[in-house]
Amino acid sequence: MAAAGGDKLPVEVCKGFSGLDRVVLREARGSSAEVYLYGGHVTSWKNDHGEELLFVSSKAAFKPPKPIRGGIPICFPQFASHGGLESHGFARNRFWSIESDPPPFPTNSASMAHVDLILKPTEEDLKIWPHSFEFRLRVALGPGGDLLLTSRVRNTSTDGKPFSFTFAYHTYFAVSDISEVRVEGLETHDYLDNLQSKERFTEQGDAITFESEIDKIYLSTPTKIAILDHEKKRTFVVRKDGLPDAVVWNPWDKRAKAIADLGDEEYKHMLCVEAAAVEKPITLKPGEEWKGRLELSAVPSSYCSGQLDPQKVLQSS
Ligand code: TA6
Repeated sequence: MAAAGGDKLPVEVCKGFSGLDRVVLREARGSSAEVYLYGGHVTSWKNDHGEELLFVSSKAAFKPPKPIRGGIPICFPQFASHGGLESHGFARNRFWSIESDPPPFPTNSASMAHVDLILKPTEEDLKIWPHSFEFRLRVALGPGGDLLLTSRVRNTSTDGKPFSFTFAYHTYFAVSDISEVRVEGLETHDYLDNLQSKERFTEQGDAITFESEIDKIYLSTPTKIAILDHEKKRTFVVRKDGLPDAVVWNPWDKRAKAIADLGDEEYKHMLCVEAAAVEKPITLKPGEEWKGRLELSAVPSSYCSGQLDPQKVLQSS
C-alpha cells in the first residue's frame, strides 16, 4: 500500500475500543475516517485540519451486542420500529467482514482510500429474518476529504421468494450548538411525525431550525440536503442516491436523559440527518440487487441563508 500523509498507510486495520477491529482510512491531505467491523459502523470522519465531523457520544459503549451511539449506524433490514425486528434491525450489531475482492462497484471509488465490508446472515439471523442476503458496504474517502458510503444488498435466496426491507444511514453530525443549526432542502416536503403517531404533515416553506425534540421522516426528498452550522461557519452537504427519504432526529433534553449511552447535554452537539428508504420498502427478487449511496462533504459556509445552492458552494470552495 502507498503511503498517505507522512508515512501512514491509506488503509490500516487495527484495534479500536474494547479490542474491536477497526479500519482507518487516510487521505494524502490529512482527512481520515474510521470504520468498526462491528456494525460496519463509521465512527469518525475528520477533515484535513483533524476536526471531527461526526458526533459519537462520550458514553458510547463499544460493547457488543449494544449498538454504538453516534457515527453512522447502518439500519437494516428494518428502520426504527417499522416491523417486528429489534429497533433499526440487526446489521448495526453484527460483525461484518472485510471483503478483499468484491464484485466491481459502479462508482469510481476504487482509486480512493476505501474498505469493502460484507455481512451475510448467520443461522440465528435466519431464524428472526428468514431471508438469504449479501450486504456489501464500501466506505471511501475522496481526495477532498468527502466521505462516500455505498451499500449493495443482494437477495441470494434459492427459495424463489422476494424479500422487502427498510434502510437508513443513521448519520450523527457533530454541530457546535443545535440552536444555531438549520437544515435546508426539506422545506415544503411531507413528513411522518414520529412524535405524533407517525401522522403525515407538510413542512412549511422555511429552513428547519431546532428548539425542541424532533423525529420526522421526510418523504420523497431531494438528492441534496444541507446542514448549516452558523457558529462553526461550516456546511455539511448530504448527497444521496437510491434513498428517497430523510429522517431528522434530535432527542432534546428530556429524551436525552432517558438514553443511557448519551450524555444529558450532548444533544446540543449532535444532529441526525439520515438518508433513508422507509416509506416504501425496497423489494428484491432472488438475484436482484439494490444500491443506496451517501456522499458527505463539509465546506465552509461562505454564503448567507436563503442563497443556498450546495452545488455552487462545492464548486466555489
Ligand atoms: O432515526 C430516529 C430514531 O428512529 C428515533 O426514533 C430515535 O429513537 C433514534 O432513531 C435512536 O434510536 P436508537 O435505537 O439508536 O436508540
